[in-house]
Amino acid sequence: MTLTPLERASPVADLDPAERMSRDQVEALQLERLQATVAHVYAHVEPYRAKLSALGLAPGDIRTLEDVRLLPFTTKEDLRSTYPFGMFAVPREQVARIHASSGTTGRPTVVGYTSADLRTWAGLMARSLRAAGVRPGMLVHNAYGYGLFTGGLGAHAGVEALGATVVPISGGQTARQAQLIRDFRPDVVLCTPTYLLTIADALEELGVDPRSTSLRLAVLGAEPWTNEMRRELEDRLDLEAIDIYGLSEVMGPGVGSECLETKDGPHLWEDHFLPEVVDADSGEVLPDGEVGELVFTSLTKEAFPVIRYRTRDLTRLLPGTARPGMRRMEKVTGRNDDMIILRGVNLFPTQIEEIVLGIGELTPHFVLELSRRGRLDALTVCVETRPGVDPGAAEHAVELLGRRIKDQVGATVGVRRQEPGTLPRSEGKLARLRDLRRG
Ligand code: DLL
Repeated sequence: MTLTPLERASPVADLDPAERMSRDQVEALQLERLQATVAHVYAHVEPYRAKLSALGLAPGDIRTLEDVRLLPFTTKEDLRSTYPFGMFAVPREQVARIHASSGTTGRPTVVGYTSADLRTWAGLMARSLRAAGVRPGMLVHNAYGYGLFTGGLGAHAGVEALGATVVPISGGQTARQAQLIRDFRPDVVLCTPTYLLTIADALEELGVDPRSTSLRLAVLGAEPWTNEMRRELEDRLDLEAIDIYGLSEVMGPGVGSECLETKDGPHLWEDHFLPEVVDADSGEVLPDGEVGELVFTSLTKEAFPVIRYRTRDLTRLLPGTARPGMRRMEKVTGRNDDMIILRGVNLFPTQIEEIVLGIGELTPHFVLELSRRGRLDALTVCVETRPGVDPGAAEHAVELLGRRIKDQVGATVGVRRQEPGTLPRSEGKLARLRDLRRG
């Protein structure tokens, strides 16, 4: 019997040298690169030089890795206030590509890459895909959006660098995506977890059983998703679902990725990024294992280095497993911005996702509607029952959902059941929250 590409792979021999480093080696490399990065921004990025000078700091003050804590944070606001190119560390002419993060309000955040940055990114994206189980020669259906969003082009370059075949379908036109999956027989799909649900629906509409396709791997990211969603997708499409993490300000997709053999949260590629977790309110650095806001300092970027960038993503750092020299992050609970405060109770969409997916009668599609009743905020969870569920069972599911949210999260919410197929379907990053409080 011929071996499948997954079985044929010999991961250890294929790893980048950095993936085989010990923790001590990684930290020594990080220190050297941190010192170079601080010198680089001090010399070339006026806003960073001004901030460091105001604190009486010069590059020579960074003598140990812990000294990163002397450096000031960088926020999205800092990046926006220098819109568009004020944080670039090289002349604009040396920037080979620009991306921008959407930014729901106000100015987008613009990021730039030299050709060396693009090569690093492609290499890290290839490393991430390989960790996820993608192998040279596989066919990869890339449904991350192409354009200013880093997902499409970032993943694309990684597939090419790995030596796999990329189908640059981008997001949207879902019926066509389903057709191409049926006809091209890809091994791998790259998209957001919620968009994979939409693709599964489209396959069914085409008369294709989603479990019967050629797909064996899905490398999913760009939005928070839970292990319950992983199980849902793995069952529905009969594949392995792997979590890939990244953000435009730090690079794009491929800042870290889960390894197929452990599937226990993304390993962060610490030879290129120095992660910290801080208390979101005080900014105090938290020990590994404690949940807080993830912060990154880039270690090798030329065009757009970032110092202690506040991601707003909540997670914790854990020891490496499949790559012992690199730490892992737990699957992201949510973004600071997505936190709903309901009469003093903090709540994240991922908590609701976990509970919705635990109730067999409900589809994984749900929307959180925030409204105001009198002077208090009220939350309604809009859900759909799966086709064929009888009215009695549907009523029971709705009641159970409200009760479990109350028991497990501590919040009293309303639940509204909608007809199957009536809630919005994802085309990329899904906005779960509908805020009806204004106007
Ligand atoms: O979403 C980059 C990306 C593309 C990552 C494709 C993975 C796959 P931005 O548009 O700048 O970049 O959004 C970054 O998305 O701060 C997180 O809040 C969220 N995010 C990204 N990956 C994950 C993930 C891309 N695996 C923001 N789990 C980040 C949870 C994620 N949240």
